[in-house]
Amino acid sequence: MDGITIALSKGRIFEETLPLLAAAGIEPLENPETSRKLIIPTTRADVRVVIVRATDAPTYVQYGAADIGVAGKDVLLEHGGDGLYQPLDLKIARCRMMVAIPAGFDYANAVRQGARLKVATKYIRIAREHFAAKGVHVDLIKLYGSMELAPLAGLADAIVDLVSTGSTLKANNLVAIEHIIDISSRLIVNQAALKLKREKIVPILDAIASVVGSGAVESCAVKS
Ligand code: PRT
Ligand code: MG
Repeated sequence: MDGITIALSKGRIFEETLPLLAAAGIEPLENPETSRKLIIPTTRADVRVVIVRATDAPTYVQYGAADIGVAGKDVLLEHGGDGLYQPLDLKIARCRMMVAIPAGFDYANAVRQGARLKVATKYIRIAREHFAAKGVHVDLIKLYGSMELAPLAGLADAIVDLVSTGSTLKANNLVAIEHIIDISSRLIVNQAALKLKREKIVPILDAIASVVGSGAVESCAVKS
């Protein structure tokens, strides 16, 4: 396909990416929250949006099924980033990756005593690296749904999860005790598409960069 395909997930990423795409003259013609269509045309005949699960965005772009996409740094760290250029931090969908425990659990003491902690998370790779760097022994338990339930139900001692307002932790009597990394969403670009469709992709990257506020520096850096 000659045109440009952009992979976006519904919800916060779609909403926060809209103004950035508008700067490049791209406006989706349907709202994915109400439409069941997974391929959405835009105000530009040569640009379409495909609606994907947030964790699938890097995969679509990696294999060239989408030329451009938007994905959280959490998702990119877990994916590994193979085949992807990551030219821009869009500074949207911001949150923090944290370790959280039930209020009252003596985490510091458990760690000091060298206890093997059970940690439930969707983010196995990030969690493994975090605890390895600290020299803390953990058994990681992979979850796909709400991690907040795991310590409450006795599945794990702690969780590694994203925290934004903190209200989900609070509502479940959990407290964040370690900050692992700040998270925001990145623009991702298929490396081959960037070469083959440069004249279409670079102006889109530059237009987005100009509204993100970081200038077009990084997207120019891949021009050579
Ligand atoms: O929701 P779904 O299961 O379909 O997929 P997803 O959760 O991967 O997608 P989505 O759209 O919810 O998240 C997309 C991206 O948004 C993530 O990859 C993050 O980079 C980013 N983001 C920003 C967040 C949050 N903030 C966030 N608060 N992703 C998830 N959360 C969750 C968090 O996991 C926790 O359950 O919200 C809850 C905490 O929120 P607070 O405000 O109560 O602290
Ligand atoms: Mg979600």
